[in-house]
Amino acid sequence: MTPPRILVARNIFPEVVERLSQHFDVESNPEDIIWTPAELAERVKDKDGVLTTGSQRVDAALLAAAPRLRIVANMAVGYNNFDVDAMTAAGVQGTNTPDVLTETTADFGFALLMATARRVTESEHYLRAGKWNRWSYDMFAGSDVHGSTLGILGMGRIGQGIARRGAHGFGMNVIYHNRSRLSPELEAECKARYVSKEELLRTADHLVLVLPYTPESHHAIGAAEIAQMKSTANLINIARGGIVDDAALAQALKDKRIAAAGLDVFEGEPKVHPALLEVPNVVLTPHIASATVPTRLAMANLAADNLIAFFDGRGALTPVNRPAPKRA
Ligand code: 8YV
Repeated sequence: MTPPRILVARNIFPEVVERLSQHFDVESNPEDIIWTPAELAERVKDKDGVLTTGSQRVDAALLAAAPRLRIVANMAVGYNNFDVDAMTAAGVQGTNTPDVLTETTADFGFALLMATARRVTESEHYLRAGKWNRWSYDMFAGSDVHGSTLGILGMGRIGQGIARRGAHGFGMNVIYHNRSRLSPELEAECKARYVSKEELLRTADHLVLVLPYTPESHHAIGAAEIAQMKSTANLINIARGGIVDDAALAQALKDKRIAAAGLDVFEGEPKVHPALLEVPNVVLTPHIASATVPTRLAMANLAADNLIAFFDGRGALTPVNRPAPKRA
């Protein structure tokens, strides 16, 4: 029996590609070429499975080019690069990588929150530019983290991790808004109080976005929402570009409508709205919230495990849809 054919769409850990090669006929991308949708379609034509990262779009057009395709394993917990309905209709299994990145991503959410509140990068740029020649009472005075109000929009696993860090580590008053309310046990564990989105916007000192990107969450934070925030508040986005209206945010930062922002994700990334590059009161990082070596390795291995389990008949380990089995 010939082994299933797998495409690994981006360069990932060689040891994971090697692991996949023990089970499958693998085409990989060690030069890490960013294929156009047409180039990707050309490569999936004869494939049974694909390992994607968040930057390859899996839509009806790609599926139409891949008659043999049965599974796409995303090396990401977010899967807004998948058209899930089109995949289900085409009988294609989708999987993601939950859990393995929760704590690492929550760590980074906190790192970005602290860097934003305490103006870490802005002050470093000042120092590196040789501008530091005396002390002054208000030099890079920022906002306090301990004892302040932490607002979390989107209270999944990562949101809960951030809540725990804030409540237990920094004595923060934690409030959250989510599509559904947590169980009383989880609320108690996270020391988090459920509030309306309006109250969240109005009262948070640090507002952290950790919700999935869907048509409903597109521009969930735009000019109208920013207008409701405290003028001293900080906004942190580690979720997805497109949840924040970046142009409106850049204008609000310029006008000091809010104190500062910390952004790890951007609309249309890796492009960054030019107005965001012009304002000093924003910390910008290139989508690295899950980027520690052990976590990225765990994500790659979980994506590989999904492919292996699917083709050996155990079924996908972390499915995002339930397609009817594809006819051979
Ligand atoms: C990934 C992420 O690095 O898991 C996610 O949803 O956003 C990141 O951890 C990125 O999507 C690349 O796959």
